[in-house]
Amino acid sequence: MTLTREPPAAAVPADLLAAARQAFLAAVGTRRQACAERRFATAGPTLVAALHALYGERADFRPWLRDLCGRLGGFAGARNEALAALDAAREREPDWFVRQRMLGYSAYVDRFAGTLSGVAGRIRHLRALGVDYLHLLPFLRARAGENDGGFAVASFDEIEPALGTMDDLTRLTAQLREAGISLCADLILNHVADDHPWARAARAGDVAKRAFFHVFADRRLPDAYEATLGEVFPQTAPGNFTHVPALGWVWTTFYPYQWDLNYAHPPVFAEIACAMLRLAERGIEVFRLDSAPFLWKRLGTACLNLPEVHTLLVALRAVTALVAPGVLLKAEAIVPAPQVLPYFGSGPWRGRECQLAYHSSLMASGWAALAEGHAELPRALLMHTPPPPESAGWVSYVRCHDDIVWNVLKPLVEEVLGDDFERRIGRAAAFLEGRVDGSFARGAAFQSTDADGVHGSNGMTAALVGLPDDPEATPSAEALRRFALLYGLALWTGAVPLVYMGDELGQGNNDDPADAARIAADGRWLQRPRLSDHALALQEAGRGVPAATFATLRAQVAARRDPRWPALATVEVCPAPERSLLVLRRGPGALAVFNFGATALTLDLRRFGAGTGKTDLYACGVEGQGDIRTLAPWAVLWQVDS
Ligand code: OTU
Repeated sequence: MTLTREPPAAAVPADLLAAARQAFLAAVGTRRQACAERRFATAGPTLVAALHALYGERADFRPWLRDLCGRLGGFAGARNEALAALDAAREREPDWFVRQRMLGYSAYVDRFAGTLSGVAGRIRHLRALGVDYLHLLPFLRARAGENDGGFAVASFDEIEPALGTMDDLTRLTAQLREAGISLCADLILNHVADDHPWARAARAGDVAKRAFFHVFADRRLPDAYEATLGEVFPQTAPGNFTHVPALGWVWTTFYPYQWDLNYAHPPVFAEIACAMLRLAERGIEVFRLDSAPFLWKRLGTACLNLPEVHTLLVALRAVTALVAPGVLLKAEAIVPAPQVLPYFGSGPWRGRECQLAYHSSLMASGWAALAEGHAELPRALLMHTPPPPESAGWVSYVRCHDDIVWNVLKPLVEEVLGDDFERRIGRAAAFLEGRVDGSFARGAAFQSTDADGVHGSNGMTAALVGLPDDPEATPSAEALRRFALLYGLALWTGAVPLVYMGDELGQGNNDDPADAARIAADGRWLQRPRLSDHALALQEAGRGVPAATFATLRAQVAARRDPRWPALATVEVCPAPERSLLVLRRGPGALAVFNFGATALTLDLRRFGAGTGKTDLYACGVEGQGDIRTLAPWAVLWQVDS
């Protein structure tokens, strides 16, 4: 299929739209008819246009579309009352999640709380930090055996047995809602496990299910595709195809047991959309669209970020707009920032795709800047990254369950700064991996194919900023400031900053002997420790590293929730008098200064139009009052108009 531009909605035949509308409204039922009509008037044409662009040439398109719209109408009519009320409120205020200054938190269920029911017992901890958005990493029933931390889904309708049941999930989302916390779940839509019923059926010779996957009889096409494909796990899962006996070569971008779905086949879209809506009915409020860039394939390309990926996601967003408009879609597109922006929607569909997207370039640039001792990378990145559309925003973060993916900085380093990517970023990675004299960091390289090659870096925030391993030790002021610097950048710039589980307690790298084999097989387990009860007790007792990091984060969260902090204003870069400084503005009133350098600086804040007339909203490592301030190494200062 060759699609280069999305056709405008006007190109959709009127009778097609009318048939879709009729099928949708007929299935909604009378009770919600008026609301459904209104929603179809805005989202219906987008849905039909997007699906027509993708699948319109297929002979069975019309009946397929009618059938899908009927199913969507069924969901809309059956939406539960509490969630329908939330939908209505959020429809009236589509930027609710930006206004609310959300604070996110991301954790594996078992590592955080044992089971889904156990998560309720952690609500007090989450609220103490100020969390109102909880991303629980995959908890659906995963493949038996190795399953990439749950990212190989065997059933979209069952919970991983060790974690609980669907009823536990429904109960948990209600408890979280009650506590003012929105639950985010992964929608792993690029692939399913090789033991998912669709994959089993395909292997057993079911032709209809075989069409759900990209299957090739011999190596001819796989070899042709490989010529332009990258590799996500070059060491542990080289190549993008796996030979499956009795089937052939199956497209497997990630591990060999994760089979990529074929979105050129319309039933795949319909099944995934309905699976998402069933989960939304359980009270999931945000879907993290895992590995979004990989959803469409075309020979001769890297099969990343193709226009059809966006058309698919526009259609998926139209599905939530029709059925569950309170739900947010979050793009997990770990690609350079210019390629992430289109996930918010572009052209006629600007603002009609995902409301949220991970700002992985900002995350990586913050770490590189810390290693380099100056702020050139985040400064250049932010200068060259336009703001997201209205009612959309960045998910900012410092660490997550994955490695720091360095490739996202390649175009910035090469094209914007005219520098050598491998050399420059290789050096920053080596610093963070503790392979450079004088480094304070204790990370580890991930999947780099040779000693000079740079791929990813692993490690918990605490280990990367040089906080002590012993939670009872008194952390140095320097390490704490480095922690404050990186979290400060995430909290100041993003719409929804995410705290990665354990960071709030300054937990170090995973050193659990029970996880040693897992870490050896996939180094990302280095940053997947269990939440430490000991650290939690220290935090509550006000002692050691956990108390210090928790208090640092709390102070930043409180500052960001100050009514004077301009949540809706866009972030701009100010010229900085020193290379080590990153100076940002949010609207006319708010200013932030971050010192990435290892030396102290004295500054006259008047040169940024700050100082007198402004109040400190948050300061860490800043001395003096009024206009002239001394910023310690890694100091952070946030000011607003007083
Ligand atoms: C995502 O990540 C998940 O976050 C990983 O935990 C999964 O292993 C993976 O998908 C497969 O489901 O490419 O654009 O480099 O950043 O695998 C998404 C490691 C991805 C991850 C990468 C990733």
